[in-house]
Amino acid sequence: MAPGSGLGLVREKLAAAQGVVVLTGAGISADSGVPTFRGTDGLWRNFRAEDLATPGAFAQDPRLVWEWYNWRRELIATKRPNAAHEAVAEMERQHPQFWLITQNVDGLHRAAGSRKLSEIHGNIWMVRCTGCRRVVENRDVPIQILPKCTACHSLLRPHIVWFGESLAEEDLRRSDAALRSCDLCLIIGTSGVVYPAAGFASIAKEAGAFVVEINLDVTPHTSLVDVSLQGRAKDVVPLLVCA
Ligand code: BV8
Ligand code: ZN
Repeated sequence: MAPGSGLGLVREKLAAAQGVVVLTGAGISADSGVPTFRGTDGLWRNFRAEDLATPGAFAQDPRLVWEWYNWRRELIATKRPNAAHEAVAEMERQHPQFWLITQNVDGLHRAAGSRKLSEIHGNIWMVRCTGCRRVVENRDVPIQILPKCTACHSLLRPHIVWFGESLAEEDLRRSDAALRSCDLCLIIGTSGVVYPAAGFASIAKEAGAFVVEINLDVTPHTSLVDVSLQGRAKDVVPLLVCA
């Protein structure tokens, strides 16, 4: 559906919505200069995220995995939220029943003011001890390789959900509850290939929500949603929010 026809309908739906859920992926941060995973800009030294963001890769070569995360920390440290992140934070202020589910680990939603959110794949600025499991914030750029826990001297790892690892129970519970009780669900900038997040739109749809996709391309979500707005998140998302 061309943006013009669907835009007015989505604006009305958002203005009238009781419960709003927003699900975001790397596409919302692309306009801040953060590379997406499956676009041409997502590769590092010809590795793919699926190769490095796994417990096996970290067990085999923690130095290589930390070098990859240092590359991303250095890159993300210079990036700022864009108009789409800010519009999502404004939606939270306008809707008492609001929840943001983000797959992004870049922290840009928090930087834009979002507070009612689940960072379901973790946060690149948090590290977790492989020994005592304590989680601390670490914004060193670069982080000293191989970082050790100050309490028990075990190796620290990124506090990020890798492929083959389960999401936090609380994030799954909170996301499921929000998806089942919303009447509007916006899916912004995700390719819809990584589970369980790729199944979240169906949960909202089956619960009766009006589901909208904002993306540059067609994705597996497109055939499922009520309205598909094709365009850059930074251009389209701010148009949905009444000032
Ligand atoms: C799990 C952290 C249980 C790394 C990431 C079925 C059920 C459950 C699991 C599975 C399943 N089938 C397969 C699995 C396994 C796996 C999976 O889904 N694999 C895929 C590849 C098939 N899932 C898991 O392992 C999950 N764990 O379910 O636990 C379990 C346990 C054991 C065994 C089985 C199950 C954990 C998944 C989390 C992995 N961690 N990130 C890191 O970031 O360092 S995933 C990674 O991909 C990122 O988090 C990223 O957010 C995520 C999804 O990618 P997108 O955000 O969508 O980004 P992408 O580049 O793909 O797309 C960008 C989109 O934006 C595009 O559509 C583009 O068109 C659009 N775009 C670009 N620019 C713009 C734009 N749109 C608008 N404006 C723009 N300017
Ligand atoms: Zn420790």
